[in-house]
Amino acid sequence: PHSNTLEISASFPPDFLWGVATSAYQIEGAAYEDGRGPSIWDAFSGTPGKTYQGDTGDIAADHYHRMEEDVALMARLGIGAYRFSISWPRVLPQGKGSVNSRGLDFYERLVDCLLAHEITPLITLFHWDLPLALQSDGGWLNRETALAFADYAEIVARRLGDRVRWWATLNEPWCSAYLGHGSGEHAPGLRDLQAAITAGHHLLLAHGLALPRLRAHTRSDAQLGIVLNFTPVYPADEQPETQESAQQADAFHNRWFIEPLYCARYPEALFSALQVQPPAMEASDLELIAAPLDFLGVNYYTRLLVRASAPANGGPISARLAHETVAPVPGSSYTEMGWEVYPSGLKDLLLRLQHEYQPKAMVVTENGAAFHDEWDGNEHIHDGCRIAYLRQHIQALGEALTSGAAVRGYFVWSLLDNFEWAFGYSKRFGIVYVDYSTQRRIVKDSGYWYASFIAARRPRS
Ligand code: GBH
Repeated sequence: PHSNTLEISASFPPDFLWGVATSAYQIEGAAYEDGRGPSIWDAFSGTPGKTYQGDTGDIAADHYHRMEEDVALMARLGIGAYRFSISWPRVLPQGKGSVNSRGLDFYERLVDCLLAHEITPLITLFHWDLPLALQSDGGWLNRETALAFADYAEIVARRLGDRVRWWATLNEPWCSAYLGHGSGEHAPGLRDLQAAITAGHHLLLAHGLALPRLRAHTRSDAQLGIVLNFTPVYPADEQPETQESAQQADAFHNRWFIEPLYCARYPEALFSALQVQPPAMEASDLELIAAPLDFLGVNYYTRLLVRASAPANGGPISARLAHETVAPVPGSSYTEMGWEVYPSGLKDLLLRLQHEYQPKAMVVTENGAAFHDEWDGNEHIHDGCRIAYLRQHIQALGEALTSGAAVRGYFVWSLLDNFEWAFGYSKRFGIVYVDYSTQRRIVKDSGYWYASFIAARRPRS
C-alpha cells in the first residue's frame, strides 16, 4: 500500500498543513445528548423520503463518544492538521440565548487533545446544522439569523480563541443556499430560487458580521477565512452559445459567493441566468461582506463539462440554465457519486483564483472521493482508486503551487466514513473505514498511503 508515496514531484514548504476534514453532524452522533438542541438536519433526515433509506446522524460514526480514540488514530497516521466543525446547537440549543457549556466543553477537550498530539486544529463554525429553533423564525431567510451567528461565533472564540489559530466561518454557503433552498436536496428542503438568493445573502452577511467578532477574541496570529465549494465549468466546444452558457453556469457555480467576498459585488450574470431578482440588502452589507480574509478555503471534487441548450422560462434551475452537462466524458473515470475524476481542474482552479482574486492564502479544505470500498473481513481495504485520486490531486496542487498559487494546506475529505447528507451511509469518503454495526475503525490502504506520504515530507530535526 505504500508504493505510491514518492510519485509526487512537487516540493511543499515544511510548514504546509497536511490534514483531514470532517463535520459535526456527519460524524458525531449523540444527537440528543449533553443538552444539544435539534438542528434542521435532525428534522430533515427524520422526514421520510429525504435521505437514503431514512438514514440520520443520530449515531453516525459515534465520534462524540470516541473522540480521544479518533484523535489518537490521526496521531498514529501522522496527520498534521484536523478540520472539524462545531455544532451550533450543541453550544446554543435554541440558536441564541442561553449557552450549553457542556457543548463547549466537548470542543475544548477535542482542541486540547489535538494540541497534545501536535495536530493543528482548523475550526469550521457552520457546516449546515442550523439550530432548528432559528428555522422556526425563518432560518437563513431571516436577516436576524446572521446576527445570531455572529453572537455564536464570539461565544466559541471566547472559549477557544487563545488556542486555535485557524477559523473558517461557513462551509460551502452555496450548498446551504442552493441545495437547502433552491433544489431542496438538503435541509431545510425549500424549492424556491429566489429564496436561495436571499439565504445566500444572509449567509454572507453572517460571515461578515462574525469576522470582527472573531478577530477581537482570537490570537493575534489567527487566520480567519471562509470555505467555498467550486465546480469549474469547461465548455465542450467552440460554439459562441456554448461559451456563453459556460459563463452563466460559472456565475452560478463559482462566482456567486467569491465575488461578493473579494469584489464587494454579485456577478451580474447570476441573476439573469437564474431569472431571479438581486437580494434585498442594506447599503453597508457588501462592504461588510468583503472585509479582508487571511485565507480562502477551497473545496474541490469535480468539474462540469457543458454545452449550450435552449433555456426554459421558469422551472427548475437545471432547465433555466442554458446548458446541458456532457457525461460521461469519453476516457474519464467517475467516483461513486457520479462525479468525474478531473485532477487538472484543481490546478486550473487554484491558479484562476490566485490571478482573479489574489487571496492572501488558500487552503484546500476538502478534496476526496467516494468509492465502493470492499471490506474482506480481514484487516485490509484495498481502495486503490482513492489512492490514485488523492495522488493525482496532490500532484495538481503541487503544480499550482509551483506556478504561483499561494496554497498553505490540503485536507482530505474525509478522515472517517460518515453520514453523506442526502445519500446517508451509502457513500464512503473516509480514508478510514467505519463498520457501523460495531463502530470499529479500519484504516484503508489510502489512509496508510496518506500517512506515508506525509511522513516522507515531515522535516527531520
Ligand atoms: C462537500 O460538499 C461537503 O462540505 C461535505 O460535507 C460532503 O460530505 C462532501 O463534500 C462530499 O459530498 O453535484 O454533479 O453538479 C460538496 C458539494 C459537490 C456540490 C460537487 C457541487 C458538483 C457536482 N459539492 N457538486 S454535481
